[in-house]
Amino acid sequence: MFDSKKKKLERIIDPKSGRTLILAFDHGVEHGPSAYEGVSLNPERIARIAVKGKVNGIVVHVGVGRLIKKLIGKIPLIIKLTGRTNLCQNEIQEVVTSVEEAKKIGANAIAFTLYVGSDYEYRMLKRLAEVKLECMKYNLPLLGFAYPRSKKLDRYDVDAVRYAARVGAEVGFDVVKTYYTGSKESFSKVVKDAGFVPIVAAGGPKLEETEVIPTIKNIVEAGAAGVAIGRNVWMRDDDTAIRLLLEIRDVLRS
Ligand code: FBP
Repeated sequence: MFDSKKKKLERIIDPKSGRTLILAFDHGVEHGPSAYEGVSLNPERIARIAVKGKVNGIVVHVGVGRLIKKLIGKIPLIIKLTGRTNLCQNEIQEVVTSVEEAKKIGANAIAFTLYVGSDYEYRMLKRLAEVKLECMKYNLPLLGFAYPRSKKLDRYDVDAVRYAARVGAEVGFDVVKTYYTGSKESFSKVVKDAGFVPIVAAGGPKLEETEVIPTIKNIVEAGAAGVAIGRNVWMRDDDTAIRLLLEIRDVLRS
């Protein structure tokens, strides 16, 4: 008997609280190792942090997913289907893993990046149509990273983020992850516009440690379902990373 999509989604988003804490670790592809000099990008380290930090899901590319599947036990594995390196000039994420492959290695959900406003937006939308069908076939929830990439607007501009999140919700992502816009007031506009699906904020570039929890509180108070956070966690030493995850978890449960 296969689990329904609803059941899989409930493993990631607690049905009682409607909240989620996801660890994001696709940065080796997105930004490359030299962006993280001195930080261990060892997948096994990240798996340990995820387990001890009691996250509700971990987003990785398939090569990492294969390696950590056993190590993360019951934590839902979310396989990132799309990728683009920082060395590429074009603002497009192409599909690098099939839904079938993700399913075979035990994915509980799929992640897909859509750059709204990019010159290549139409290609990503077309790929999305295919991926959505495959996700339906395997009952896999689809988590969309809906990020603005417009020449006209700054990527953290509130209206740009509102537009990207709204597009993500309308085109059929089960959960929309987008950039945090920097304040409770502005992010609540994003949630208002797109919040007919759960909205999850990205953690963004590394903050001062003291800024992390107040930021999470603002995200939650804006009405978001939670965070999919990476750099602000695993760019710190292991103990701090785990402690921060547990603190974030407490904020999300309160
Ligand atoms: P962070 O919490 O580190 O921002 O991670 C979230 C994330 O979406 C990653 O999954 C992704 O690699 C990164 O942000 C993309 O950031 P950007 O679009 O700023 O390069």
